[in-house]
Amino acid sequence: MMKRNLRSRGGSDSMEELMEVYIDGKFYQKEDAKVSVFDHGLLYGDGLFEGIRVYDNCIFKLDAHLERIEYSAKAIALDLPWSREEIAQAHIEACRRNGVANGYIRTVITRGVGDLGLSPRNCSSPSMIIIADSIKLYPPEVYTNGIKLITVPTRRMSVAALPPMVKSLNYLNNILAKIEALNCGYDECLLLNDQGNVAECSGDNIFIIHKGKLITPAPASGLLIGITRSAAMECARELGIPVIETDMTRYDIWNADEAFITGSAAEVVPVVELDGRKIGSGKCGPLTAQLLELFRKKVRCDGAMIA
Ligand code: PXG
Repeated sequence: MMKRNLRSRGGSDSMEELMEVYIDGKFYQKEDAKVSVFDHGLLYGDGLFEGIRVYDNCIFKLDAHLERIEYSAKAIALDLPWSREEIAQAHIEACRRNGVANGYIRTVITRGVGDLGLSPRNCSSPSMIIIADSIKLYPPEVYTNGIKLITVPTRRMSVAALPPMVKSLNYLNNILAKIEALNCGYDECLLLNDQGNVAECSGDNIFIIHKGKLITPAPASGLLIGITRSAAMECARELGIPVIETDMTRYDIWNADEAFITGSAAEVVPVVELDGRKIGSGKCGPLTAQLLELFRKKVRCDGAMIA
């Protein structure tokens, strides 16, 4: 992040972070970037969000993220008052103004300001917030040693309740799972769906490799269709690895040759243990390593350029 020496009120020099946050067509200094307490995004979690990576001045898969916003908006009956191009330009401008050549963009779209009733009909118009910031990455050894997962009691919510394909501002389901994981000493966890099949992790998608095939739960299992998930499947096809989307159980993961999770922040992280069972060799598997390598080649040239 850009920093500037600012003189504090006390007279001594202090380093303060300079950041300009986009809200509804204008940029505000971080401390002035505020929304109404009557925004239904805050009152009810009525809205959407995205988490997008920037690599070497390239907003990775921006178009896919914007398509997911459109699908999520359609699903929650929120009419977007901006074109895809307008939203794209706002993202590019947010990165430029903040000097983010490598980092993370958080996009938030809310139903907008309304009254204290549930009805979105009383909301004036949707709001869009774009924050371009730096990102804290996993330490490099995670990509060779892998991470351990635990299955948590909280189930991924049903597709019939609120489809997990919608990246909505209602993330309590995921947060409850995360709390359970952290309480057990794990950073990430596996969530099953209401049928007891594997859905995904609290903030990542899950994959296994078994007998040379890449297998991942199908969207109907109840999961966010991750942009990194799609990119990993694309990489697998390019490497000639067959890709299968199907029902998956914990048994399948325990007996997999390799496993990994995907997410915008995580990229492709090997999973070496689930519920105390070692997966494969207990280290990053060979196909996972190949997929990660190809993925990292792609990220720098598959998206919208900032400069
Ligand atoms: N599943 C869920 C439930 C997610 O929230 C992913 C999968 C991966 O999707 P992408 O498109 O990033 O490949 C996500 C996205 C966090 C955090 O702090 C994670 C996400 C979103 C916001 C915060 O871990 N993950």
